[in-house]
Formats: sequence, structure tokens, C-alpha cells
Amino acid sequence: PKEIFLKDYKLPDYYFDTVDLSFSLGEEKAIVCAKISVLPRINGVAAPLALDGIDLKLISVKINDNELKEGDYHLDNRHLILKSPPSGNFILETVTEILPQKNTSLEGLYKSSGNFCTQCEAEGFRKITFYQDRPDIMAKYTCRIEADKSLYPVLLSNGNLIEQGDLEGGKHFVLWEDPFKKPCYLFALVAGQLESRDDTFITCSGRKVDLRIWVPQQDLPKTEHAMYSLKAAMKWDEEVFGREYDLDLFNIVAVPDFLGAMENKSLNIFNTKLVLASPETATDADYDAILGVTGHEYFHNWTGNRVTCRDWFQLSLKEGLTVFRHQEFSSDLGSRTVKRIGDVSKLRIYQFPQDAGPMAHPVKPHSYIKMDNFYTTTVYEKGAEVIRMYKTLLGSQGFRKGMDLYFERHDGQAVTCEDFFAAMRDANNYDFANFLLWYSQAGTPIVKVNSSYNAEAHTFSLKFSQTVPPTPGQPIKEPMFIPISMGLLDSSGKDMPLSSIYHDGKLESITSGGQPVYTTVLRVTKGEEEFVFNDVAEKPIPSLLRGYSAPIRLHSDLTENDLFFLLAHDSDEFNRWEAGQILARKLMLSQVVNFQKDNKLVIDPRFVHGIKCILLDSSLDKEFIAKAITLPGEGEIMDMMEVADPDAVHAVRSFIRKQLAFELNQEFINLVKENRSSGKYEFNHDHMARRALKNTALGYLASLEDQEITELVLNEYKSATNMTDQFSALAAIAQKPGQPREDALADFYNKWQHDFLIVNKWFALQSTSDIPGNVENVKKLLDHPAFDFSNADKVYSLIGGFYTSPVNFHAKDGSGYKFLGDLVVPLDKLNPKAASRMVSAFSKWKRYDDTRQNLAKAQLEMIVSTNGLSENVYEIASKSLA
Ligand code: HT7
Ligand code: ZN
Repeated sequence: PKEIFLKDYKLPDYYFDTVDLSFSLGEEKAIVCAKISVLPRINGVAAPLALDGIDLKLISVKINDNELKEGDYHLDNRHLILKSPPSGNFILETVTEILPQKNTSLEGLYKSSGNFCTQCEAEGFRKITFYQDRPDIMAKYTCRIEADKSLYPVLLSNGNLIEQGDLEGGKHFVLWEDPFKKPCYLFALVAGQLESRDDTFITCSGRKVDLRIWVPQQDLPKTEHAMYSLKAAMKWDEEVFGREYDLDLFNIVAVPDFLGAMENKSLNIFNTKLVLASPETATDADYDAILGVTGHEYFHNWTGNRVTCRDWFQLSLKEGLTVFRHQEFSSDLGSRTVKRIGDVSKLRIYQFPQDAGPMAHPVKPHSYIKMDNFYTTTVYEKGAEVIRMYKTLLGSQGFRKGMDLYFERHDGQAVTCEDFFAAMRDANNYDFANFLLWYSQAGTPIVKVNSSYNAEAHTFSLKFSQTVPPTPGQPIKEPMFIPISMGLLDSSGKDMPLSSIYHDGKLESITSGGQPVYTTVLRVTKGEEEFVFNDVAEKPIPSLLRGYSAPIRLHSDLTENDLFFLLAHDSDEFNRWEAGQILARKLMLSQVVNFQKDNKLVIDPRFVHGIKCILLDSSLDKEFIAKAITLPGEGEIMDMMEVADPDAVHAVRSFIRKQLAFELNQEFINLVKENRSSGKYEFNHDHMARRALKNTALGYLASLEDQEITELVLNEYKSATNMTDQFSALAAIAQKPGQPREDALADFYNKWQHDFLIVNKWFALQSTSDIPGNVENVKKLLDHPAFDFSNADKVYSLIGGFYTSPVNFHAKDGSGYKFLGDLVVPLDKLNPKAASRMVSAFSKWKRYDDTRQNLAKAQLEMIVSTNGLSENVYEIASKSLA
């Protein structure tokens, strides 16, 4: 397979100005005609024109109405190369035959549950027609679709509907015109039997926009929340970024076989689970995901569509920025602290391990074999952290100025991450020093900080030192620009006023409008650096990295007492949570050592007390309490160990949970009773927070061996009036093997077997389970009548869920590895993207003991040596072995 490098980027020899597509959709095949007006980049230079094309049957190709003969072009299974096109502008016309019904790759044009749909990002358009399939080719499109009227009454594409009518033989046609230039990855087509929920949005300039959410008719009642989310997103983008929607129609279509969601211009396509919700069938997490993803795809209209990427190495230009925007949207609609805690946890659980493993790559990767493999948590979530740092450094107003300049300069263009950086810099005249390293250097910086107080001089010093670990292809790193947002707490727990810092041989005032500040942002840019605060009246306790102002691992010299103090007092709620997490990690790691030495496990009474204080603090937000009493995940602890030990970490986490449940039994019972749902389900922060706290408490209680508690949990399950409560109670019961578990799982399936989204939850609950020997249960579920190996969501729920359970996936006998390895190869034949995601589960194999290493490596070797492997799987498996 060929590796593609950023350094090899070249401007295209030809641009496309207009593209007129015409689809004739049949039951066996589809015919695609493409009429493209082509402009050479340099007039008079007639270089060969290479068009991408995969799985296409070429019927004819014409230039300026003249049919080309075989010798005029070269055709292979990836390209159509026109050997000597005219030297000026010309019209290229191709006719191609494709087989959407046979396409199982979920890219290009394919059928999903009887409907036609498309997915063109990143490089799927080349499965539709011959094209320069790269994002810097931006053209204006029209799209004519012709199909059987009774089978496909709804025919959609991008832009405005400008013509429609009936044809002979029960067929009909539509003609869509998109007035905005776009790269081909934003092209979309949908044809099928769908009905729409309709609404309107009046934009800030008073224009009326028609909003339509398309689903099968029976699902219409479940689209209310998606419509609410869309309207909220449209309003938010106007208010916060001054961005108005630019067409008179916005469509969203839900299809069951779809990877995630896609921001095609004015025709977003979503996986069904990201659209449909009702209190009885969807959990709070589902409601939240719908809000976030609907916002995300909508926000792409400006960050991605109006201003797009020059090449795929710049993916984070649109994805990092749009993730940041949707995170802010969700924060503004819910609780900012809780959202930040969730986002940072996600970064630590998924991105940190990627940055420390064989697939580590910069936010702007240097190379790829298969672009699909680079839709990663590094590009998305770390990329969003990079955007957040601009805002931390510039402040809200400065950041907005930078965004305005970015849109002003680049509307209608395909640009780079450096262009975004330049807009931020120029709009604010700000010295960003070596900030661009965040795009080019992989690896999570490790920052150490030592503090000291001088009681005589009333100064407080913070000495920082940073290193960035080596990553594949980048053995040596330079120091990064790390914004450290921080404050100092006095002995009563109050923020101290900060007025000046001595740094780099200079005294810097940090007042605002002449007044001292209580939080400041330190610009740490060197390998070693000291900041000395003046006029510090007493020995402070520093609250560092407030709001998690940079994606780093921070090692401070705070004592456990300091951390308990911060947990109780920090005005930065994020850092209160963080202090609790650091304490929990320390406790868990100390007990892992005990477990490995066969010593008795113990829990620090101060930790129990700290958790109890949080539980009983009625001034705190309930969702915050739920987060603050949740222990770090097993993966997070394993990442901190020299050699990861899944059995020890699992035993310790279970022990601490059980011990907390035992010692705080009454408090947890009270929380369950006080926070039961009463009345109608509402999707608002207050109601969700109550449910979150009640269900977290229930989860703790269910870890106890106690008949009364078992009954309490069963009752919660039976009396639940919404899916959030019902599913949480089921998950609580399912923690322990036994008859109650079997009965509850069977009961749940019987209730919900008609709803595939809920059945997928049921699969995932079982596959992610920690119960001993779960691999056998999951194997049995592969034969369950509701499971379907050819459906990506079912595969993600059952097989993808399995490897998130450390104890079972990493079972010492290798059964977990074998189970997954055996499935990867057949899955690759059907869906290479899904298969390559599964293979990533093996990528951390070097973190484990020798026995596990050998077993996992054997699976990777078996996969790599398989004939006919996709590029997707080959890239991940071979890089994991390197
Ligand atoms: N921009 C979209 C990316 C996407 C995608 C990429 C590869 C394979 C399948 C895909 N489905 C959607 C979604 C987004 O980030 O907004
Ligand atoms: Zn996106």
C-alpha cells in the first residue's frame, strides 16, 4: 500500500468549476452521468488529468462532446487518466455504472434499509463517479435524480430543489442546485420512503429557513428532540459566533446503516441512533449525544463547508474547531463544569493512550495510508483542545475577533491549519511563540511543577519543567507553548489576589483594569521556567491548570493534604473534581501494589470522608457530585503503570467501590430515595442531574452482597418510567453474575426486542461486562437472532463493546484476543472501516506482561499475514507491530 505524505502536497493541475450530475437509480445498478467544466490551473499547460475512481464501470467519456477512444485514456482499478486534454477550458462528460446494492463499505452510494444514501468523506466520491477526489477542488453542483416513484418517493440532494416531475414507467425526477461551491466530500444524495418532521427557523436577518428531519413514518414522533437541537444550534451559532445559516432549506436524514453523522451541505445524514429519541426509549446520554452531534454537524456549515480543508492532513482545521464549537454549545445549554469534566475524561481515556502508542500522530498528521484511519481522537479531541488554548490565551473577545477574521479571509476557500493560526495571530497582534508545535508534534507533554514559598519576601515560586515523550518518527521533541491557568488559595480556601509576577528577568503586572486578578494564565514555553508571584501574604495552595487549560499530564508537588483541601475549597469546580481524581488514582495505584504483593487491600479513611463530604454538600450541582464520586476508569490507571495489570486494577477498583458502598451505605440509599424521578421526563439539567446522581448511587449499592439492596435495585428497574432509569438499574443488576442478572436481561430483551436501537444497548451492556469468563457469553450472543454481522452498529455494540472490558479482553489465557482476532478478517471483507477500528484494540499490546504480549502479537501477525487485507486494517495492524 502507498503512503501519502503532507510534504508532497501539490496544487492540482486542473480546477473544476461546475459539476452537473445525473443519477438513474435502478434495482440492480445505477447510472451516473457527470458533466464537468474543467479549468487548467495554468492556461496553456495541458498536463494529463488523473481522475480517481474505484468500483466504477466506465461506459463512455467525452471531451467537448467528442467521445474518447481507448488510446486517449488509461483506465485501471483506481484511476481514469486522460492523457492529453485540451490546453484551455473544456467540458468533460463521463457515464459510469455502479452497484449500490452490492456496496457494503458504507461509503460511496449504497442502500440502507431500502433507501439509497451516500457517504463521501473522506474519499467516497470516487466510488460514485470519476473525479479529482480531493477537498481543494471546489465546484458548484447540480444533481438530477431519476427513480421509481412508488419505491423512492423522496429524492434529496444538496441545495435548492429547482425542478421536479413525473416520467414514464412510474418514474419521477428531481433537480437540485447548490449555489455554494463545495468539495465533493460534501456531496449527498438520498432516495427512499421517508417522511419529514417540518419546522422553520427565522434567522437573525429575518430570513425563513425550512427545517426537515426525514425518517420512516413510524419514527416521526421520536424526532422532536433532534428538531429542538437543530434550532438551538442555529440560534447559538448566531449569538456566539455571528454565523447565520445561508440557504432556505436544511435537511437531516436518519439511516440505520451509517457511520456517525455527516455534514453534507444542507443535507446532513445521521445514523438513526443520533436522531431518534423518546423518554421511554432513549437515555439521557442519548439525548445529550443527539444535541451535541446535531450541533456539531450544523456548525460545520461554517467551519468545514464554507471554509474547508486544503487537503486531508488539515482535517483538524474543521474537526478540532467544530468539536470545540459543539463542546461550547453543549456547555452553554447544560453545566459547563460537568461538560468539561466529561470532555477531559474522554481525552484521557481515548486520546492519551493513542498519543502514547504505535498510532501516535500529530494533530496534523504527516502521512497516512488510508485517510479513514485518521478520523481519530487526536485530530478531533486533541484538536479541540488546541482551539481551546487559543481562546484561553486570547480571551473570549480576542478569540471571536480571530474567528471573524478567519471567515472574512477564507470564506469559499480550502485552507490550512496555519491559515487559522494566522487569523488568530493577526486579529489580535498576539505573540504565539512556538504554538504551532501543537499541530506538528505528537505525544502528550509531561509537565512537572515544584512550588516554594518565601515567608520573608512574601513571594511564591512555581518552577515548571516539561518533556514531550518520543513517538513513532519523532524521537526528539521541542518544548511546547503551554498555557497554565491558575490561582492561589489562602488558608481559608479563598482565592488570593494576584498582581505581579517576576518571570524571565522581568516584573510583569497581571492586574486587570488596575485591579488584582484571581486567576491568571502563565505562558510556559521553555523546557524549564520559573514564575515568582509577589505580595503573597501567606503560604498558598496553588490551583494549577484550572479548567484543564492545556492537554498535558501535570505532575505537581501538591501533598495529599493539599489535594483534600482543593477538593473541599477550590473556586474552580473543575479542579475540585481533579483533586478528587488525583487522590483516587494515588489510592488505586497504592492498592494495586498491595494486590500484586498479595497484601490485604485497604481504603484510606480520609478518602471515604472526602467522598462523604461531597455527597452531603447540598450546595453542589448533583451532576457534579455524580462525577466527583466516580472513580477513574481501569484504563486510566493501567496507563499510569510501568506494566499494565488488568486483573490487579480491576480487583482494586471493585474493592474500593464496594468499600465505599459499604461505608456510605445509608447516604447512597438516601440519594436514591431523594432523587427518584417524579412526573414527566424532562431533558433539562436539573432533571438529568437528579437522575445521574440517583443512578450513580444505585450502581455503588448494587456492588454489595445484600438481599435488601438487590430488591431495592430490582424495584428501581421495575418501577422506572424512562429509559435512563430503567437501563441504569439493569446495568446495576447486571454487575454480578446470577439469576437476578439473567432474569432482568431476559425481561429487558422481551420488552424491547422490536426496537433495534435498544437491542444494541442490550448487546453492549453484556459485551462490556466485567463478569468472569464473559468471552463465552459474547460468543453465544454472536448467534443470537437479533445479531447481524453485516450491520456495523451491531458489530460495534457486541464486538466493539467486548474489548472495552479490560479483564475479559486481556484474559490471561488469550481467549479475548483470539475471539477478536478471529472476527477481524471476515469483518474486513464486509466493512474495512469497522474492522480497522477493532484492530486498534490490539495496538497497546506492548504495555502488558510477556504472556499477554505474545498472545496479542500472535493475533496481529495472523491478521497482517492474511491475503487480500484492506489498506485500513493493514495500516493499523502493521503500525501496531512496528
Ligand atoms: N465529517 C464527518 C466525518 C465522517 C466520516 C469519516 C470517515 C468515515 C465515515 C464518516 N462519517 C462521517 C463527521 C464529522 O466529524 O462531523
Ligand atoms: Zn465533524
